[in-house]
This record gives sequence, C-alpha cells and structure tokens, in this order.
Amino acid sequence: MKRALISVSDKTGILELAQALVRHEIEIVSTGGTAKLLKENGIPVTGISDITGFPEIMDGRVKTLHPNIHGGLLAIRSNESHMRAIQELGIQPIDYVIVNLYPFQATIEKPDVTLEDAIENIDIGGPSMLRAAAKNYQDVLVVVDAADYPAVIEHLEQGKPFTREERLAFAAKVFRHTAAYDALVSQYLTKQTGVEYPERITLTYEKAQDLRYGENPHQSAAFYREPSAGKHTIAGARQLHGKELSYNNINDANAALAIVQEFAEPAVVAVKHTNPCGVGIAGTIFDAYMKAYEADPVSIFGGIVALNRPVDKATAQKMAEIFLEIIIAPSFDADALDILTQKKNLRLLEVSQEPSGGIPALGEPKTLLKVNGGLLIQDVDTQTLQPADLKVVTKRQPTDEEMKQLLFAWTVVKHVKSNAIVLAKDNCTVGVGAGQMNRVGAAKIAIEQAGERAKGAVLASDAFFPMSDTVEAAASAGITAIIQPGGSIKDADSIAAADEAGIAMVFTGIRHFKH
Ligand code: 93A
Repeated sequence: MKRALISVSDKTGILELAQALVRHEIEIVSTGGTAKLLKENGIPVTGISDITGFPEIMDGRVKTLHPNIHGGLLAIRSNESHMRAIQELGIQPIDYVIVNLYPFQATIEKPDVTLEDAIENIDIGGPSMLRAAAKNYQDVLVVVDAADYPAVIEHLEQGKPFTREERLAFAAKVFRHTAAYDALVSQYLTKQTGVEYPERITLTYEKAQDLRYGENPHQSAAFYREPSAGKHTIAGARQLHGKELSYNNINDANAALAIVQEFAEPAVVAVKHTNPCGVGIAGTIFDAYMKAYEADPVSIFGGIVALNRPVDKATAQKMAEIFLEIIIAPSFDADALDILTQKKNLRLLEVSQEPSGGIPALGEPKTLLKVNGGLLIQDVDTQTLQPADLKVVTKRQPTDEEMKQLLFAWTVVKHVKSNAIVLAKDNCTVGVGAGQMNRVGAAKIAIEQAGERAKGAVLASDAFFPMSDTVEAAASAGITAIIQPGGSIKDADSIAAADEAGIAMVFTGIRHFKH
C-alpha cells in the first residue's frame, strides 16, 4: 500500500485531496492538527506517532523529525542497499508528501508581533520533509502549493502517474518555496540585529504578473513584488480600469508616485520616461492638474499622471480631454470614474497616499540597482529641506515667494535624472532639463522649454555648478533665484555671476544625483 504524508498549516483544499488519496487506497499519515481535521471529516488517518513511535513533543517542535519519516522519504527505490536498510529497520517508504509551512510571513506582518512569536513560527520539520521529498523527486511526489491539488487529484482519477519532468517541476517549486521562506526568516532576523548591509543577502519576490514584453517588444518580462508590498507602492496598486500595465507603465508610475508622495498640499505630477514633465501644487487638485498640464502641454501627451487627492468630476473632465496612459490617485469619485472609464486606452490605478504595510527587506527602505554581476544597494534618498538648512551666498536674499518656489523646485529636481535642472514659477515647473551629460546643457533645455516663463522663475540644480556658465545662462533668461548644493572649487565665480545679475542664490549642502 502506498503512503502519503500530509502535514499542513494552511488546510485549504486538503479534504478533497485526502479523500482522493483514500479513494485510491493510499494510506494517509498526518501530524496532530491535520490528522484531527481529517478524522473529523471521516477520513482514515494514521497518526504520526504510530510511525515514529514517539509522541509529538515540545509543543510540536519535534513531530516528524525522525528516521522512520526521513528514511521513508529519502530511500531511493531502485537502490538495493537503501531498500535493504529501511526494510531491516522496519521503515516504510513514503510516496506522497503534502506539506505547507508555519505561517511565518503572516506572523511577522502582525503589527504587535514579538520576536518569540516569530521564532515559534519558523518551521523546521516541514521544510525538512519538503526538501527530502524534493531531493528524492523521482520516487516521491511532493506538493507544497494548494493550487496543485486539483492536478494531483486528476492524475489519481485518471490512473496516470506523473512523468519525471512533472515530478521535477514539483521539486523545483519546493526549493523555490523553502528558499523564499528562509529568505524571509533571514531578512526578519537580520533586521532585528540592526545590521544594514550584511555579508550576504537573500531577497525574495513573488510574481505579480507576466508582462506582454519589457522595455521593448523583443524583450520578455515579468513583474515581481516584495512579500506584503504596501498599498502606497506601485506593487500594491489596485487597477480599476484599462488594459494591463506594461513594463514601462510600471516604471513610470513608480516614478510619478515617488514625486507626488513628497507633497502634503494637493499636487499633480506628469511623468514621461521616468522624468517629471510637469508638476503643480495648488489649493485644489483641479488647479494643481492645470498647472501640471500647462507646465508642458506637449510632453504630457501619452503621459502618466499621479495625483495625491481623490479625482473629482471637474479634474476628470479636464484630464479626459487629452490622451493619458495612466492616472494614479488615492481614489476616484463616482462621477470621475464614469467619465474616465469611457476611455478604453486609459489605465486607472488606485494607490494609497499614506505609507502602509510592507516588510522592508533590509531594515530601512533601500533602492536596488542591478548591474552585470552584482547589485548596488543604497538608502532611499529621503532628504528634504527646511528654509533654515539653506545658506544664502549672494548679496541679495531670496524673497519669501522665491524661497517657496526654490524649495518646490528642489523637491522636484531630486526626482529628475542627472544632470538635472528644474525651473519653477507660481507652484509649477516651467522647464525641466533631464539626463544631460553637462549641467549647462540641462539648463539650456529647461530655459528653452520655459520660453517667456523663464522671466521671474527660479532654478534648481541637483548638483553644484562646476563653472559660472549655468548662472550666466540663467541670468540672461531672467531667472531671479537659484538653489544648488554648492561645494565647487569655482563657487566664487558662480556667486559673482549671480551678484552681478542680482540673482539670489542659496546653497543646500546636499546633492541629489539620480541615475
Ligand atoms: O515544529 S516543527 O518544525 N517540527 C516538526 O517536526 C514538524 N513536522 C511538521 N513543524 C513541523 N511540521 C509542520 O506542522 C508542518 O510543516 C505544518 O505546517 C504543520 C502542521 O501541523 P498540524 O498538523 O499539527 O496542524
């Protein structure tokens, strides 16, 4: 008689599978809670203790960790000496293993979780059985995912054994599962120790969706999310309408969210190719949208727009006038939804404005950048400025209004690819120069885009001016105030150029490179 070992914390679907096994005259062996549930449902079960000859001890810490179990799992059926060994010891082979693990992730997601509680939920016996069965996949069918139960039932009903390839697929899934489980345990425990950059890291992500393609149609792609990604992240977004998100959509939406989440007042951000093309803040979300739109009515076409307030009817009507790829907001009013869902090619995403949930993989939130052969990891650039952090270096002080615009432009320039220059006026970006190989080039692009609006605007630069050319370009465009980190050996030249033009310039002492 064949034997199946069932030991599951998540009991979803287990009765149907157990019934099918019994129908096919397979003996079921189970641990405490699982055995109890099966018996209550009239399914014949052999208790684990009858096999091990030991009671389950220490609150279940040792239930299945026994040679009578592991011998039965690891014996290679075609190996005579293996079979002789287990026979002599009275160990019976185990042919099916259905195991899922203590709910470690759900435990550490509890807001009031204690370390002791988390530790108790580290499963030892379960992964041991899964790994043993997966190693011996040719002889043992191992199932870790309840989604696979129907396939197992179907094969039993059809009397069709799984092929070697199918068994290998189950085994590979087991090792993905136990590796991810251990990755989460290692992340959680490492976080408790406060070590930020340990000697080795193991991250785990779960597939959120297959993507039609990557950055280009000839590149295949998929999107993976962190376990328990928060509702304020792109991975935690709820799509209310439209076609599936693409690779570029997700990347752009992520960039738009990062900017809009900087602002407490109503704000709207339009993004193209991960750079903001228009950012506006105002007393109402409608006015903020109008500013973001007017910032650059050309580039916003086909853009990704993020708002930090619910979308109302008037704003929806205005947005519906142009082609947008995605609108992201904390929520959409019913009449706004009516308007926007009529647009077939528009995607609507609901993303919380408030940080929520999530287990940061490595203590404080980090950004990860894959390079060939490695991974660059750093803190997220969360630096924000207060007026008191600034040092005025010119003869003229910025006015209150200039100071407000400087801080606004500084907040935006942090999110623009380097070299980056942002011009702002009236709570609105009027020119953005992004991703240039020299700073004055970025400034020229921003100034050209601003046109007449450069007069009386302020300028933010993500890094210092290596020479005075950017200040000179700003002066001839009519810019009245500048914010930049300072720290160049030629700062004096830039300050002199600013003084000559009557420009007020402030140093932040902080750089915001972004690549
Ligand atoms: O505490 S354990 O690490 N020690 C064991 O020997 C053991 N055997 C099975 N955890 C163990 N299990 C786990 O118990 C299984 O992985 C499963 O998640 C759970 C099922 O317990 P019950 O059948 O009592 O609900």
